[in-house]
Amino acid sequence: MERTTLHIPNISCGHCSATIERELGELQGVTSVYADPTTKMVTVEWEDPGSREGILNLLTEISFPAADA
Ligand SMILES: [Cu+2]
Repeated sequence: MERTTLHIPNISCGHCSATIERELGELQGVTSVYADPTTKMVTVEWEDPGSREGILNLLTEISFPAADA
């Protein structure tokens, strides 16, 4: 299992974090997503065939790009 924590500046409320959790949760291989609207940090865990790149690409597609990617 792999895990990363990403800073996502576009998170402004609980609706944003819920959207991220739902969208990333549907990505193949993703096993866990926790998005904190207060800190704007998202922790994602995944296994094959998930990938860090796939997660970053999806976040960009849904207009929540990670700041540190
Ligand atoms: Cu929001």
